[in-house]
Amino acid sequence: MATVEYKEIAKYLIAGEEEKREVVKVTENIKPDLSVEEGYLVQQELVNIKLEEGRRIVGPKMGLTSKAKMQQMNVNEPIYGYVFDYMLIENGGKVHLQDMIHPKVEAEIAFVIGEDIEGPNVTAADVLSKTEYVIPALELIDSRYVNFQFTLPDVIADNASTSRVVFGTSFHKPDKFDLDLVGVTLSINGEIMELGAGAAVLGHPAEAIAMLANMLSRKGEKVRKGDVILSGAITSAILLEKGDVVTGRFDGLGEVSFVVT
Ligand code: 0L1
Ligand code: MG
Repeated sequence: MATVEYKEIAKYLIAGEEEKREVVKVTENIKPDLSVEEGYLVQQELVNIKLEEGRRIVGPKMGLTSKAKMQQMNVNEPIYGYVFDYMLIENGGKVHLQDMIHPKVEAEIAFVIGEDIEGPNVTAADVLSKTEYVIPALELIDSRYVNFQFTLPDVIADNASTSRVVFGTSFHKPDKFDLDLVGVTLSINGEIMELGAGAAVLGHPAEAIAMLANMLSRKGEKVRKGDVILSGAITSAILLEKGDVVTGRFDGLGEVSFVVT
């Protein structure tokens, strides 16, 4: 398939995002045999278009990092996508439902990278030694596909469902924590809906960042100083409704919240 055709698929997905409407998944009729590798080629075109439009990358992110999600998708490797500047919502801020399709929220630990991390063979220990801070975060995923249903290549092409991110405002040195043991609750309107611990992310959230650096090295890229990276969901994702007050509480790391209007 020619690059221009990957670009056309990327435009199709961006139109769904910008027009806040579901689109039929790529593998349904546009390209039924889309492979994982081609999914990433579409994703790269989507990233290029956003960069050409003047958007800035905040950092890559990891998705499908929990055993439950990997089993559900029948895969043994997580995926990555990219968070852009226009996706950021301030802590305590508002998310407008009319700006989105069918958003869900999940709790994650984010890494603020202090030094470039270049794969292959990056370990979690390498990541921790090159991380400036860890911060609590809530990610809003909003698959552009009908009913949030897709195959693995589809979701990779769709920038791993990335839509909005609320970063916490408390910064912590990573060596002060056992990030695998950090307990997290995700509440809606004061009621705990989901909970978990950092170990839900590949055993330790730093493992996800190491895997990301190793995956990026396959295309000659690296995790960069200054990147702020979502390491993957600690909780299951919850569908959002108007009026929801969403709060993530991370033991020792602090709270993150937003309101759905
Ligand atoms: O951030 C994520 O884990 C999302 C990965 C894509 C799968 C999904 O949309 O549930
Ligand atoms: Mg996520």
